[in-house]
Amino acid sequence: MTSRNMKFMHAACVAVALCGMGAVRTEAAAPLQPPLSALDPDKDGTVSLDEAKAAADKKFDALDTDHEGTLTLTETKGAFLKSTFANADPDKDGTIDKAEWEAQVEQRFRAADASRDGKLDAQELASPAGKTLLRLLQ
Ligand SMILES: [Ca+2]
Ligand SMILES: [Ca+2]
Ligand SMILES: [Ca+2]
Repeated sequence: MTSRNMKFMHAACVAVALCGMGAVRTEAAAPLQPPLSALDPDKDGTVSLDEAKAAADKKFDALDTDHEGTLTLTETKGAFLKSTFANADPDKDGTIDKAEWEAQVEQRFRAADASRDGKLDAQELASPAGKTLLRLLQ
């Protein structure tokens, strides 16, 4: 083998190695960009159900301006429509309490988790179901 061929082989090996590394890198979730990164305190590039619930808890408290522990349809500020509100209020008292709110987060989270791995990546969060969930988190 001539030294020129050796050089070529070496270049090819480097290219393959780099491609290999690239493939590994795309397997890990890319870091979430702001404002989504605020939903990912452990910075693993995905939002777990626990992270979603923590964000939803904060949002609930922010929306509950009269601190009664319940939200009326008006207080949810667009997180629910009149049509979805009834569904989220199984005890039919006309308000959503924290347990009902969390049940909705869980339901919307599962609907958005297309890969069924218990985590939402940027792509899943950008889906229509993901956006529906984000209304309860942001
Ligand atoms: Ca995370
Ligand atoms: Ca209720
Ligand atoms: Ca997922």
